[in-house]
Amino acid sequence: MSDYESVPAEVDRETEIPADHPRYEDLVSRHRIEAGVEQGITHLQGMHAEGRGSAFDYLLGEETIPTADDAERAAAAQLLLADHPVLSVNGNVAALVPGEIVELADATGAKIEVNLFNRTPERMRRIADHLRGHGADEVLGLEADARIPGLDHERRKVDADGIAAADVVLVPLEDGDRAEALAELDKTEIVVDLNPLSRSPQVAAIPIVDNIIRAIPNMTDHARDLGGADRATLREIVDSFDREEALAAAEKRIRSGDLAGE
Ligand code: PTJ
Repeated sequence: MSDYESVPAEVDRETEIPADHPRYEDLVSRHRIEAGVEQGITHLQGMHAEGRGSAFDYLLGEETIPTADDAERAAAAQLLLADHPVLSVNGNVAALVPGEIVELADATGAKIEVNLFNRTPERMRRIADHLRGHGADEVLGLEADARIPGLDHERRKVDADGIAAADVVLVPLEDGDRAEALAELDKTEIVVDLNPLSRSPQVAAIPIVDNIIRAIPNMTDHARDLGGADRATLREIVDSFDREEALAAAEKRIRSGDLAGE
């Protein structure tokens, strides 16, 4: 029996997962999503989303491929260039990377807004409290005093001084409806999604095909590196990013199973 078969089937605390386990990141993600469901932060459907993401990540080699790193750098530059950047948070994002989202907001001057597909006042409140517990000063989304036209589900409810007014929005881990509606409003969208064929990365100006657990801290590192850069340099980074190439490279990696390179 290998050591790893001794990982307990039920993990009460993340620290019980051995850091040298070959599937460590995946086990941590599963645990965070389970804990999120138990805390009333993550919807039960978030488990299905996590399972789908985990399968794509396995085929990607569970690493940030070079074109995803390029996308993360371009995304950081785009957030720094924005007049009114907003990071949208759903139940999976809140469970997986709450502190990391707060750090990215700090590094880029972005606002944080909770926006849910399965919206209830209770979940909204719990997620906002969870983010505040991880250091967020301000969490938008609870007011919901504006609407995204062309959407008939709960994701249409946004804050007038948040997503409604944003010029750049980070939209991680969702289906494509809202991503399409935001693109219609001429907002620049940055999408994090492990499935390159999903509608959201397909409509995004900057699609990031990477696990959010790796993507958000890497975006923050890039934002800090680029903190002193002038606008022309930031613009050049955004303009030289090739979204088609990034999507094609991720799809090729997933389909070929060639973990050695693109
Ligand atoms: O919290 P709510 O109520 O707003 O609901 C959120 C979920 C995630 C349940 C809802 O948005 C949903 O059903 O999304 P989908 O349609 O399952 O899409 C989620 C996408 O995120 C899929 O394409 C997954 O491959 C991808 N994904 C899942 N986990 C990760 C991921 N991408 C990056 N990193 C992950 N860890």
